Amino acid sequence: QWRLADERCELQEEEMEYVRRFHHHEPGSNQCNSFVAKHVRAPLHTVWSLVRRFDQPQLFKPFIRKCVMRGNIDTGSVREVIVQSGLPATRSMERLEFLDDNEHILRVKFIDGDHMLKNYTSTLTVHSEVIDGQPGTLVIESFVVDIPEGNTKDDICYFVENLLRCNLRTLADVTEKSLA
Ligand code: A9S
Repeated sequence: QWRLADERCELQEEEMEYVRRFHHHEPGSNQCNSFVAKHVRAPLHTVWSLVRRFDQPQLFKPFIRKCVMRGNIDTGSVREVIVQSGLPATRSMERLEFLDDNEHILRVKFIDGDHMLKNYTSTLTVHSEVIDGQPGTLVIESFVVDIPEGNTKDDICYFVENLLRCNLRTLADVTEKSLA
């Protein structure tokens, strides 16, 4: 039931194994689940060092204006994200469900906010790869979210997939540039 969001990023069979292994969000009947993937031309440790900063998502998320998080980064940490104007939301409260520095897994749940993404949970994993003989990183981000009243599954899927694609493109820009 997987739909590869980023058609420009064909995953090989062994890469789809990562999706099956790490990204098994069992969607409810009124939910949408999908994923985006991105090949980044930077080493895994560079990419992961940015992704794991739950307190500073704005490091690679272009829509975020400000983020406030108290205390250390730990399971259960909650951040408040203030987003740029012009979006169908102003803020989001997000909880760190799981952060694994060995398996490189980050799971976040949106617990409040004035946005329309109810029961949104995302899982992001990073995997080492070689791109044109250079160290690279495959980033896979999957999500599950309620389908809001008045929207279709495709509406909400494309909305979230496009946001995630922007985030992963910025992640690639920032980490690839840091090596230049
Ligand atoms: O930030 C993420 O990892 C993913 C998403 C889908 C974030 C979406 C967003 O921050 C907006 C960009 C503001 C769009 C939230 C929480 C709600 C939106 O409507």
